[in-house]
Amino acid sequence: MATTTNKNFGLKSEKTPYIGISAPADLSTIPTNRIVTLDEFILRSEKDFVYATGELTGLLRDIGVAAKIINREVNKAGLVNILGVADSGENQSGDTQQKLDVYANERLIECLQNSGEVCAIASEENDDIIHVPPVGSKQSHYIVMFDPLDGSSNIDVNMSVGTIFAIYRRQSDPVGPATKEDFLQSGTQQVAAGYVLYGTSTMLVYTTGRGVNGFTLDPSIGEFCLSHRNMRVPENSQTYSVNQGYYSKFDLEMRRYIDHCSDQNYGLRYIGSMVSDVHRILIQGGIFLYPSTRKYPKGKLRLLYECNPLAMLMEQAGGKALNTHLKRILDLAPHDLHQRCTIAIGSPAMVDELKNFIERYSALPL
Ligand code: AHM
Ligand code: MG
Repeated sequence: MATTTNKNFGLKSEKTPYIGISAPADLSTIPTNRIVTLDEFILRSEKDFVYATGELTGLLRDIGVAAKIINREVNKAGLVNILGVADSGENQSGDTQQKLDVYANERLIECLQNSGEVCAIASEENDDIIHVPPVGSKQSHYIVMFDPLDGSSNIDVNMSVGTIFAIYRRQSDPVGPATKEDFLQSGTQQVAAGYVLYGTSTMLVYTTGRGVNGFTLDPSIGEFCLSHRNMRVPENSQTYSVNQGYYSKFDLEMRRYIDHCSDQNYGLRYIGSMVSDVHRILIQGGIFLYPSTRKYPKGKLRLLYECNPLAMLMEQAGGKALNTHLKRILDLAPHDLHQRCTIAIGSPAMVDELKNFIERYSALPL
């Protein structure tokens, strides 16, 4: 079969939609009890890319290094005087910044700057894009966006937090500086996306558009090891995840859906850290919702740093991700670096079930 370029994610594919493609073929020959480190996996996967110059490989490895450094600090957060609000006060979106947010932000920027694989960065914690000076004569073709420490209000109570990242190829001329337009690409243009979950164990889960794989950090050897091959979200489930405390602030269709979940005795699980909630759903199934509220009429979560990368991962694992106007998250056209959006993400049958409620009860044009 002819090899073509997958328009969505810049991959070599065989006219197959990207969903459902398993882990790179040569991994299937490796016994499941043999340790495969993140570095080995990334290198083995490199040949799947049209743009296989080693840049993306290097970039993913940089993120892996930053994740280990952040993990070290998150793990000892209770032991050192690093908790609390940073001197810098609030971030661009008006949220209180925690010290570890700042630490994670700085380490990620540092690690990505060192190797010169990336020409510019955007972070949830920075107002504007950060240009990365070229390293030597290297021309870098990638930009990275991240939320360095999502769910940081959980740190003080020793609950799970996460780092979310998205990688795109720049659209502007590689000779000049990256532009804002490089960052305002729709989620379908992501070439890789993932998260690090600092939980009971630390996991890095990512996709390059050929399925989703998860790596667990083995602290004794300091390596992320392949632990979850070709992750697939269960088709259906009976668990929903939403901050139900805002029930009276939700639109009618959302209240009707939540009533339905309750009538059907669905289980409610909500950690308040999107990475953790979405990770649970990836493994056990369910739906995560952050709809509009009176405080956040457009939703609270950020399209570029949170919703797009997690939507790519969820779709790659066989799930769905829509906003509450029933538009596919990955198709939304970004207009602002820090724009927020509503989201419903998870098992496909549950997202479809919600869709029916929205179609039936929404007063707004969809
Ligand atoms: P943050 O990026 O400022 O940490 O906010 C995002 C977090 C998500 O991880 C989580 O799902 C959500 O905010 C929780 O919000 P709420 O407390 O309103 O339920
Ligand atoms: Mg966040």
